[in-house]
Amino acid sequence: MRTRAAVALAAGQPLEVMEVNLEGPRAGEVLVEIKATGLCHTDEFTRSGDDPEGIFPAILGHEGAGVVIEVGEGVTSLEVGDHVIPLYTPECRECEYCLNPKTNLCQQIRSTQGAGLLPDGSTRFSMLDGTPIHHYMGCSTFANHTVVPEIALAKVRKDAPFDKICYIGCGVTTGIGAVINTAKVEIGSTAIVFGLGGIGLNVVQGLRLAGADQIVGVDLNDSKVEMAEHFGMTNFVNPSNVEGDLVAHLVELTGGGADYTFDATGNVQVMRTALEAAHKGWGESIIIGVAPAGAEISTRPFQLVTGRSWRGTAFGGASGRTDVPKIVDWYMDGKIEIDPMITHTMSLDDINKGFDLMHSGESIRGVVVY
Ligand code: NAD
Ligand code: DAO
Ligand code: ZN
Ligand code: ZN
Repeated sequence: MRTRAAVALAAGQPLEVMEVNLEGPRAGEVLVEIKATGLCHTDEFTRSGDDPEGIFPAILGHEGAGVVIEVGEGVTSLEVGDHVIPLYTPECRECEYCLNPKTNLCQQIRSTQGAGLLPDGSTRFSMLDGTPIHHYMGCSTFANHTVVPEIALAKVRKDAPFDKICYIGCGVTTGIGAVINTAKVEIGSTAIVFGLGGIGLNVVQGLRLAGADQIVGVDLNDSKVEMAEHFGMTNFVNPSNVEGDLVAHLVELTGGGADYTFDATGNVQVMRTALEAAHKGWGESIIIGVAPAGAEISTRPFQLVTGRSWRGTAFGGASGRTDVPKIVDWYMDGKIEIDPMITHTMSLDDINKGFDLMHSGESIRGVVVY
């Protein structure tokens, strides 16, 4: 078949919207009509060329929602008409990683997914001249139709709006999951969230859900305050307005350091501040942000000797086929909010404008509606 897609032809170039060829699903694969997709910073990281592992040409996008159009041989858990969210962290339920409750990093299709291919080592997308186009994070949601392995699709309820639940495919689950699955924040905790963007705001709402008493937000951009307060932030700190040492200021504000701190900036200096603003003896700092290629974190080892822990999380520690349908329920039941964070919607033709809005800091989430 043919479908429309925004193709990343080369690093650093705007996406080009065009017709592409898409082969039908092979064994264990599913053809999905994407109805909506969010634009995440990780897509931009790859598009811009900053991602050293970026492969071109490729169809980016990993925050989508859509409908099953066709299933390949042997697919048993999905049928035509099911509503689904593609998962860049699959859940096969049988690999060594899936069988270990300490991780969500299913490795079943890791090597081919990382190479921009489906599990049999080939692509389903090609240009009209036959040039193969790579998949991206196993999802490629910047295409109106895509082929995804069965183990990388979460089946969700049919009454949930695609243009909102697509965000659960990355940002919502990453932020809330970092609090609930990774940090396992207890009622009454104190927390600091560095970066109040599309991920950090979801950390803030996860902390409110978990019953944290104090939720300090840290951002260089004052315009994030109103939204962050709406989602549960109790104190705001703009580092530009702090005279003296930021760590000392945060330690004082939280009465000795926070029980939990989260980096949602991807800046390694911020990661250090987050670790050092965690409480002596028990504070845990969770890295969510993806740092530039080659960047390294550092601190004095004594920070860890004296009881602080440094950890990280991918996709909020969520096992997607199990957890994503539950998060969709939380949204539909009003336990979490998504709508205010989707600040801009656009057509596929305007996808590059969505990236401009991301750069200017105007949008929290831009969503393409097909
Ligand atoms: P965003 O640009 O929407 O938000 C980043 C926020 O950080 C902005 O509000 C910005 O003003 C603020 N900021 C930047 N530098 C700062 C500094 N020095 N001090 C304080 N605030 C600062 O980005 P996002 O979509 O929220 O993504 C955040 C990070 O999370 C990115 O690095 C992204 O790649 C990463 N990410 C990780 C996962 C995962 O599974 N671990 C998943 C998705 C995204
Ligand atoms: O299993 O080795 C692995 C890689 C898992 C990939 C998880 C990526 C999470 C961070 C990237 C940001 C997501 C948008
Ligand atoms: Zn993402
Ligand atoms: Zn697995």
